[in-house]
Amino acid sequence: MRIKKYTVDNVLEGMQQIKNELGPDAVILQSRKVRQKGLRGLFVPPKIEITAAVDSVVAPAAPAAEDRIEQKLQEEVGELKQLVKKLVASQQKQHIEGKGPFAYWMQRLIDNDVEPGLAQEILAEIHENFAAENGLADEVVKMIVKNKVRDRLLTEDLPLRSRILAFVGPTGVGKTTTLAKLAAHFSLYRNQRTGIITIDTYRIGAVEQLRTYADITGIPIEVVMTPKEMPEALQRLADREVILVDTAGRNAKNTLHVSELAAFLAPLPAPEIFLVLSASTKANDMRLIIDSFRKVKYNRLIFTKMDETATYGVILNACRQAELPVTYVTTGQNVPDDLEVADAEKIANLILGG
Ligand SMILES: Nc1nc2c(ncn2[C@@H]2O[C@H](COP(=O)(O)OP(=O)(O)OP(=O)(O)O)[C@@H](O)[C@H]2O)c(=O)[nH]1
Ligand SMILES: [Mg+2]
Repeated sequence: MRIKKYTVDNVLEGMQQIKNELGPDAVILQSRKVRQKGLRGLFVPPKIEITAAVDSVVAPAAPAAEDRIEQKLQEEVGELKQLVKKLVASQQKQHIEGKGPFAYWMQRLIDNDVEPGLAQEILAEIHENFAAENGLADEVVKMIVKNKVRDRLLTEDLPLRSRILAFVGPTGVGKTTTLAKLAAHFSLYRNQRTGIITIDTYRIGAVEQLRTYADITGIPIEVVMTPKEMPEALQRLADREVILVDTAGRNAKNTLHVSELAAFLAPLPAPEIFLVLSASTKANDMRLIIDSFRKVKYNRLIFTKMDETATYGVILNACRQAELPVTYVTTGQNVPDDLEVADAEKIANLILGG
């Protein structure tokens, strides 16, 4: 019997080498993931070490039998893939357990939808600062990780001088509801003269939805149909200390719609433009939304529906990608109560799971 070890980048490459050198009858004895030693091992993908054996090396198959062998090989690759998946999962588990006190929290970040690259970056930074520390208490370890997350969350209150606030984002994320919550906050709690402009004449019932809120609070509302009408509407609300601008939800994949929206907002003087995102949006979709709305020149983020998800990592990913602060989060459908000023410490705790 001949036994040989192969260290390769992926399983397919390994199978090809084994087939070429040991022939189609080779069997896999063991397969495991191996990392380079030292800190560098954290940054480069692990290699796969495959141990294969064969009774005796056979000559390459005759062309007539190639199809059958190909099929058999594919089946074996399929089985091997499954086997490797299981092995990798168990190796990862051992890896985490053997990798020191921070590894558990890193996995927790990833399980909470923090992008693996970002979690790695946090881990590397912690390793740099705390590699020499041994026997840290669990609570201390958690605090170190939490502080790293918190520092990346970039929460920031709205400046007091802000007068014009516009809300943009995908459909149904809670733009109008959040606007209504803030309108009540400014007019009832801060006693500021508040006005509303809506440019959402796109969806049937949108104006009525807003008018209902406005009527309850006695706030004047202007409906703007084209970008040209915007300056007049602003003029009519000239005595207002705060003006909230509602917009129609836009599909992030439709660049034309996003450009139209940008044209409506262009005449606004010194606006704060909030990109409203639902905390329950999938990580990949969130990335697309953040990119495609850039044309609108939003400068702040709001996360809604915090009550509808159990994982909050997308908030950290979004702050990193947009490089912008989160100003508010919303926690339910109740107007005006379910609104909070974003608190980095609180969000970091949610991301780490309590
Ligand atoms: N659970 C929960 N629901 C919310 C929250 N904010 C808004 N909603 C609900 O989400 C739904 C959509 O809210 P809207 O405010 O109409 O959303 P929108 O972004 O204005 O929607 P379009 O204008 O159609 O794009 C409503 O049922 C709201 O009550 C929140 O923080 N939590
Ligand atoms: Mg709306």
